[in-house]
Amino acid sequence: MLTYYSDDHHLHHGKCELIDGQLMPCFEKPQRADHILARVKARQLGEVRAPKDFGLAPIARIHSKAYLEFFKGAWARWQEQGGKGDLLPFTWPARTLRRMIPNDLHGQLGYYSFDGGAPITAGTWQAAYSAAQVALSAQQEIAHGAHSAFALCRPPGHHAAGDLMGGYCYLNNAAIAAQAFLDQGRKKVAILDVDYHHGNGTQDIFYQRSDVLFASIHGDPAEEFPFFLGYADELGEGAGEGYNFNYPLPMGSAWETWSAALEQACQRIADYGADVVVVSLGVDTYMEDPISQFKLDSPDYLAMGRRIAALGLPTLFIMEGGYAVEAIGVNAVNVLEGFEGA
Ligand code: OKP
Ligand code: ZN
Repeated sequence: MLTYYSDDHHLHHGKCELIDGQLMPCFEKPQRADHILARVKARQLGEVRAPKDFGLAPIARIHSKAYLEFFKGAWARWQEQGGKGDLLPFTWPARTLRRMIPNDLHGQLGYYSFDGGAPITAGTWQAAYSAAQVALSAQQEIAHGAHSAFALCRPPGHHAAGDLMGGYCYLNNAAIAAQAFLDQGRKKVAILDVDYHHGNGTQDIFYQRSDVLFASIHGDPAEEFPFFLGYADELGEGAGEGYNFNYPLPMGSAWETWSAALEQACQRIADYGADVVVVSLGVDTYMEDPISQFKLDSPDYLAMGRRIAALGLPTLFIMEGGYAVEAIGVNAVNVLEGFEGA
């Protein structure tokens, strides 16, 4: 399987995040992608290619113009103000407040984000833009007839909605790729999100549509980030009703429980009659992940890949989360090797 990868991800390196009342070094760090790339090469998964540049148009199919302009220009505005550290939001238009777009940079940052987990640094726009191009390049590979491809995206994307960043995510790589398939003539795309966290951004983007089925297996949002979306009763709305499936699982879930949910999700995708599958591939379900509470072990990722392969559909893997850096390469590439029947 071909891997698409850009070194530009190194341009995004946030300093800290607030976790359990303490400022901690960001878990979402460049070494994550470096380890995955090293494992892709060590296992000779296939050629590693640099992305082509498809420009802003396919990104703008998912994200609003205002959001993209804000994100692209935010760091320069912060520098003009003499800003020192990472650009981080601290006020949001929560329930009793108005959904204004204020003039101030931090006011706008609050408007265009849902948490304080997505710092903007000098290179964040370029890194996120390149990650989207990585996803689009791998998507093109499948459009041209490949059965599978791996987009080694960083930063991840599944928490980002049409005009919201958060949860380490800025541009929704999986959604951008799914939309590209549709724009090129495919009729039904299934997105299978196996990251430990619910893909709230992806769900939101496609919630009222039937041309993208979204299925996500994740830590129960009653107990886990992102808390405010990802419950089992969210089944889609309007034309999208019946095309959204959430499988929230209890903290501590291991392969037996997890794989039963995967079975159900795959059944939905098969019943849907998808033309193509986009996998939001997070491996933060790993037992030693520092911020997650599932108990999958490294060999389980081989089985995960095999089950996804059994759908018999062209499959685009898009990297999302995974924070046990030492094991992230093995776990992510195990899914791909399992898929290929290794
Ligand atoms: C991104 B992806 C409290 C911790 C919040 C955010 C987790 C984002 C995960 N500040 N953690 O889905 O792996
Ligand atoms: Zn995650």
